[in-house]
Amino acid sequence: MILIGENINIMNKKIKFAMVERKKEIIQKIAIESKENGMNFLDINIGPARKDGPFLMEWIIKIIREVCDLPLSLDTTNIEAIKVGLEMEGERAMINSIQATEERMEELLPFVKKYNCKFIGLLLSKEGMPRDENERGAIAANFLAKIDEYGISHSLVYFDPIVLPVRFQQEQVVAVIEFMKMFKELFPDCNSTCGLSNVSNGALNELRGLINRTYLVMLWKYGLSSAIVDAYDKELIAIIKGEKENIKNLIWKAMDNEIDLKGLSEEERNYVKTVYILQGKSIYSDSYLKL
Ligand code: THG
Repeated sequence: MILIGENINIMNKKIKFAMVERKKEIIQKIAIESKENGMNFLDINIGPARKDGPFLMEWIIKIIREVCDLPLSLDTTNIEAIKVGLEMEGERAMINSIQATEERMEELLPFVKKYNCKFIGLLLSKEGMPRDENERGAIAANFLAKIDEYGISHSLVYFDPIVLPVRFQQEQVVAVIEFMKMFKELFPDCNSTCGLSNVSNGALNELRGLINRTYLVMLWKYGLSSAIVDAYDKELIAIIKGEKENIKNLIWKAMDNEIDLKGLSEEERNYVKTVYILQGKSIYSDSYLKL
C-alpha cells in the first residue's frame, strides 16, 4: 500500500499561515517527519489557490526539495499551478486530481501523456457526487474510455471513489466498500486511492484515528492500492507495515463473521464495533463505542 501524507494541507490554520507568509521551516518539518514516519508520497494541498497558485506551487516544491526527496501529489484545482508542478517534477509527480468531466479530462490528460505522470481520477462527474457503487463504476468506466483515447497506460491511473464522512453519509461509506469489492474485476490494471481522513470528518476527535484505521484496513482487504493519510498516526502506519497482524486479522474476520465481543480486549472490541458502523450494520452515533 502506497501511503500519501496528508499533512501539508491549507485547510489546517498553521499550514495556511506558513503558505501565505512563506514560512518554510513549518512545511519542511512536516515533509521531513512524514518521510521518517514511513510516507511514500507527500500530498501538497494548496486548495483552489485562485490568485497565487503557480507561485505558491513553485515555492513549496522548491523548499520541500531542500530537505526531502519524496515524490509529490499536486493537490489543487488550479490547472496553472499543476502545470508548474509538472514542469518542475516531471514523471515522478502525481496530479491530484482530474475530475471525470469532459472539460477537466480534455484539459489535463494531455499533460499526463506529455509527462508520463501518475494521476488521481476523481469519480465526480458533471452530474455531481455518485450516489452508489454502480454510479462509481459507470463514471470510472467512462473515464477509462477517455484514458484509452489518449493512449495512456492504465498503470498511471489511481481512481478515487470519494470517501465521505460516516457521521453524515453513512450509506456512502458503505457504497465505497461495495465499489472496492468490484474494483479488481472491473479495472484490473488500474490503481485506487482515497482521502481516508474524510471518513471521520465531524466525528469526535478521540474516535477519528480508530475510524480511519478501521476503514483503511477494510478497503485494503479489497485491494486498495494507496491512500492519503495522516502521517502522524503511528498506529495506522504500524498496521499497514505489517506490525499489527492481530488487529488486521481481527478486522478482516469481523467483516465476514459474527464476533463474540465477550472474549476481546477493550481495544479489540472497539475495532469490531467500528467495523459494524462502517459496514452500516449499526447506525453511527458519537457514543457508539459505549453501546
Ligand atoms: N481525495 C483526493 N484528495 C484529497 C481528498 C480526497 N485531498 C484532500 C483530502 N481529501 C485529504 N486530506 C485531508 C487532510 C486533512 C484532513 C482530512 C483530509 C483532516 N484534517 C483534520 C481537520 O481538518 O480537522 C485535522 C487537521 C489538523 O491536523 O489540524 O480531517 O478525498 N484525491
